[in-house]
Amino acid sequence: MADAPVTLSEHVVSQQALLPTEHARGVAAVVGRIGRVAAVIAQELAHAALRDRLGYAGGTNVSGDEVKKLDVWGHETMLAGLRASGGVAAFISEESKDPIEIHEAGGARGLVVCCDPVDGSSNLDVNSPVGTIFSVRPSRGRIPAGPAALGPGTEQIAAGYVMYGPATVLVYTVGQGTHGFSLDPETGEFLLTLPDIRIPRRGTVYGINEGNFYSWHPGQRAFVEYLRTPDKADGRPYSLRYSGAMVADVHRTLLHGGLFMYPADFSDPAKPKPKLRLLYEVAPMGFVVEQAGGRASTGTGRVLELKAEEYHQRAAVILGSPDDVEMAEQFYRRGT
Ligand code: FBP
Repeated sequence: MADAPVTLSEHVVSQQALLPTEHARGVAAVVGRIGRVAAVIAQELAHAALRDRLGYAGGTNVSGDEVKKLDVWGHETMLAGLRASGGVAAFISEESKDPIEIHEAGGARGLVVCCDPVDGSSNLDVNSPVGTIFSVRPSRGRIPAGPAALGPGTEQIAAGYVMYGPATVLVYTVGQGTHGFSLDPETGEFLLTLPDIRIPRRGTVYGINEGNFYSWHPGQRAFVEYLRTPDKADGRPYSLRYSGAMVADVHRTLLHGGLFMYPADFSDPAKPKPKLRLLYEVAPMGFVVEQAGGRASTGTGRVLELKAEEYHQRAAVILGSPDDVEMAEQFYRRGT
């Protein structure tokens, strides 16, 4: 008789032995809770048009993005879930200017969760994939706990994402490989379907918003020209795939290889302007991809070594298959 599929909660518990003792139970509670909140978000997304939940809430968030109704609802639902987990000392969200301190869970074991509750929200009204991205860091007993998140990505002890697509999948790491689960809509359980994901060394697809081509670093432009240039023997040209939601583009890249890139706007080389946020988009995805054997770069350095100075700091990112990212870095070094 086939073994019963492993649930997310069972898998997180099995990973506990691999975590620093003082955080093992907290991380298990938090990841398990994020799975339960994600099942609720998946339900809500499926009914959003029927419940008048699409469209704008009015106002903008700290990043200047117009806020969708589901951005606000997703933020509040995630916050309520993390409060109930009992292990979170502070919550840093795309939808909140400052960290939300959760005093009842302070102390040395408290965790700080950084989160993009609804990633790719520009896709919501056109029924295209969206996601949730999360990162977990130790608070080290700091009070307030929020500032404990302002460190390099190497300080993350867990990270992952949920993709709400034809099926809902959750992918996470605690630093021992990257594992994927599919939501069983009947039971609301996430079941292990992608154990120990290994990204191919090289791919055939790249994802980037080519509309920004003329604002890129010259090395970035030259690299995309190289990917587009036919060379049968070298497996080029690569195909372009871009969903408008980082989660969907990273998930494809993790499974099939290749690249997802969101470089900085280099119109003023003295002041490069990245778009994606370091703490709750770039660093967690960097951890997930590295743990699957991939690479996550800024173009000139390892994303996980970037130290956050602000909660909504932005960072450039080129991630995916190690040989492809290495090639991109070579073009940045050459500058052409
Ligand atoms: P939010 O929707 O959470 O603000 O995320 C940013 C994002 O939508 C990413 O998911 C995506 O990769 C990128 O911005 C798309 O940006 P653009 O429309 O400039 O290509």
